[in-house]
Amino acid sequence: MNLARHSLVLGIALGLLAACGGESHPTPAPAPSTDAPATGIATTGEGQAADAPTHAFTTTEVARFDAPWAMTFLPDGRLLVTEMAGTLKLYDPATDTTATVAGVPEVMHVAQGGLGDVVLHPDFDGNRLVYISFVEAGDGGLMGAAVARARLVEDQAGGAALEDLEVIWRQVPKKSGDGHFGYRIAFDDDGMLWISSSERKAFDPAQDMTGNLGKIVRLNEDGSVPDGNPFADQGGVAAQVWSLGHRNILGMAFDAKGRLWAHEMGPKGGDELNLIEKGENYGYPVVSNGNHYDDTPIPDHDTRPELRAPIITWTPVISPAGFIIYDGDLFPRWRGSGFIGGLSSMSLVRVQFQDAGAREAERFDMGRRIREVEQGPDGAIWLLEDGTREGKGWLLRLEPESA
Ligand SMILES: [Ca+2]
Ligand SMILES: [Ca+2]
Repeated sequence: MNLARHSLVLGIALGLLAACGGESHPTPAPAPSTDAPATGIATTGEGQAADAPTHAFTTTEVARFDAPWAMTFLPDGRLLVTEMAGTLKLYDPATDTTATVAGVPEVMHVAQGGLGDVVLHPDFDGNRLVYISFVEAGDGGLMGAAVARARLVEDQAGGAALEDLEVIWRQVPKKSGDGHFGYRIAFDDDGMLWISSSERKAFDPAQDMTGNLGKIVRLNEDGSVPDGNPFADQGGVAAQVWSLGHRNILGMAFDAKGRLWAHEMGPKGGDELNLIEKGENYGYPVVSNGNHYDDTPIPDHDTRPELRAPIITWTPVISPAGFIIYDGDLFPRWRGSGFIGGLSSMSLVRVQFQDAGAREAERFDMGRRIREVEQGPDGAIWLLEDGTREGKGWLLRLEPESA
């Protein structure tokens, strides 16, 4: 590999028990011998088929960023990386060089937000369009998530800038709190734009159709409302909404069948993986398998069967952030698996899907808060470590142990 200057092989994790909970460990698990059979893979359902052997991998520290939040690969293998305080970086792993992208709008940097997600338009090769999400200040200290798109322009001297930036979506209403923006962005195979709009730590907005908080919205690429949304008859921002009753969604991914999966941070307990379906209500804050932080009970999902229950529920929580469904070649036995980063669990969680079901298949102890997950062009898995303090904020590359 071409990262020799930064190649610090940290260890190998293999087959940690799914049941190990959210415990953190200061160092990765010891390396098993490479030909050892996969062991210790827990199942969470009954009658599951035995797992295929899993992969051993190495973790390499590639580069550091300042409170990185999200990343996306350009077709040429370079990476756009967002930093929460409002900087967009363009990093080239081949040369270990970083440029700062000019033209990012001023963001409001608060506890859980600032500059957020970055994704490419599906036809980026043709139009160079990049989508970013960020926290936008309003009047009187209010704030809310916004999504903008712009063209990524580069010059001969290695400079890069966002040009023709336009804000195409906003959270309604703006709120005073500094948490639960969500603001994950994803495109589906039909070119529709999906945004997770979290409930701003305000609970009831997730059930209020006069706002778009606590919802997943579906838009055209220019932010306009497409035909076919389930609440179009209600007009206003309700016309944007695809599903409601969500808390804090920091990861969405489409599977090979085109189905949308989203994980969601529960309150005290009750993190969720949901299969997102048109017009469905996922229950928050009416029901949750967790409870409020002050221990006020929230009825569990099984008390209200008309509200959509999660496919997976985690207590203790994993604090999910970042989400891919892997389809690369480097880890062939992981094709079709979901990979979810864990903040408080300091882990990478592998999820296997079956028909309409899913279950946690493995949990890799990374010993760090994992904020973001991406698949590289060659099939390696890349992670961003949360954090600003000395020694944190690493871009990490995972590849098979034998590579
Ligand atoms: Ca990403
Ligand atoms: Ca509960």
